[in-house]
Amino acid sequence: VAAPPGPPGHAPGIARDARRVLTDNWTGTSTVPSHGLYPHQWSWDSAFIAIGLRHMSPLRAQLELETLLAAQWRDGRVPHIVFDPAVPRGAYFPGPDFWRSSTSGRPAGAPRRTETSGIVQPPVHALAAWLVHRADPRASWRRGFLARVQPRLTAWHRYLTASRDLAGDGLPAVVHPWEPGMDNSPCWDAPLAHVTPADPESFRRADLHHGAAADRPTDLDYGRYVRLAVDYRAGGYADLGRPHAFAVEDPGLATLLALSEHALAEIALALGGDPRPHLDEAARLTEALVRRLWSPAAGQFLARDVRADALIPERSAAGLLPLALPDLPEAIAAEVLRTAEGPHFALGSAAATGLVPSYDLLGPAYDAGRYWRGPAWFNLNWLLERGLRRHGWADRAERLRAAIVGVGAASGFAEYVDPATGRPRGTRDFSWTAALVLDLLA
Ligand code: 9YW
Repeated sequence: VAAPPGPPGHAPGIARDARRVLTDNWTGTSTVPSHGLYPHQWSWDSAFIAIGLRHMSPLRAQLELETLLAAQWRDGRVPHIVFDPAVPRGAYFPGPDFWRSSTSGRPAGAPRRTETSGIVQPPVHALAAWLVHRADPRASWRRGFLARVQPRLTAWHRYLTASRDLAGDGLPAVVHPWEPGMDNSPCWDAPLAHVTPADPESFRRADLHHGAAADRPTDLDYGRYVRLAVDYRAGGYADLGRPHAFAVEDPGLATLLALSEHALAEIALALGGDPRPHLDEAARLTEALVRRLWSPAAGQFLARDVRADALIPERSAAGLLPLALPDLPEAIAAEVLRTAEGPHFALGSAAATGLVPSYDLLGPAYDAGRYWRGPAWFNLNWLLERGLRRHGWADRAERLRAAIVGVGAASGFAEYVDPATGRPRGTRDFSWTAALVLDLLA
């Protein structure tokens, strides 16, 4: 394995710095994505964080996931934020006063004593649980970790496949642009266009105290996010049998569900159970992903607007993530690789950082600095690295691994970076960046 870029001896320094970020952001039971901007526990952040934490403290990695899963709703949903009651009100918007889970979420089985949001994020958790177990099986067996988390992970997946199959054709849908984890992706512009924004006087953003306005979603975006969330809350966070102003099938979320279903198969086997139902489910999801979201014309997967029943003609890096799936047909994997390395994403480009941007470099909405509208994110690139390795492209995977480590460390573990220059954007000392760099150094 080649050394990451930088002078000899650089890697131990990088690992030390990454560990320091994870130590500083640890609260005692979980890790905040970043103290200023995101002072609570986020769902998919915690999964990525656990994947890195397992190399420094398998116990903390287990606790990270257990804390999140303890806030699971009775209907199986794992909320996208678990609020820390010690954090002052107003530090983050929308906070517990907005979501009101313990009252408005009761019909769906929200916990009584823990406040959470009412929406979800991509299900990376079973994959994380399996990787955490494998990092130190003895530490895992000692605490009965797998047996503890397995029923909750299974219920979580069942929530997505049953309650969220809004089109009834085999894939889960998201009902809010925060759910796929890529808030202001240009993919959501068209489906959001008919959502009436909430009155700007009815809420106050907290994110602009910590991030430059040019790096963040706009006020108009936030008005629409608030409107959708208020309507969802008013319906008691019910999914089926009611209209959703926003309903989209996202290839990133579907990929992570299928990947995590493979992890549930491993977990079942380790616990002496039957892996087959999970393998069947993973195969079914992969088939539905290809059937509903593959675009031969684009050479990648696209999101589908469920209300319009049409693919959304915008290229997000989420549409490359199915490469991580072991049973993706090889011809499709080869096509996705070609698109990733082509002018839209410039994977491995010697003229740039080598990281893929979150959105099409040639797309009309491309913006190298604004959140999910162009910047390179480390979780997406980490997933692609796995995909490249999975399909036998070891040299490419190695180059991407070195780029993630080098750019991640040089950026001060930034939340996201300009994909051409590596210039850091958003917040620094961001937990999943540090965690995934640490994972790739292990
Ligand atoms: C928000 C915490 C989260 C991430 C999301 C990212 C952003 C905004 O921050 O969400 O206020 O929830 O888009 O993917 O999980 O890091």
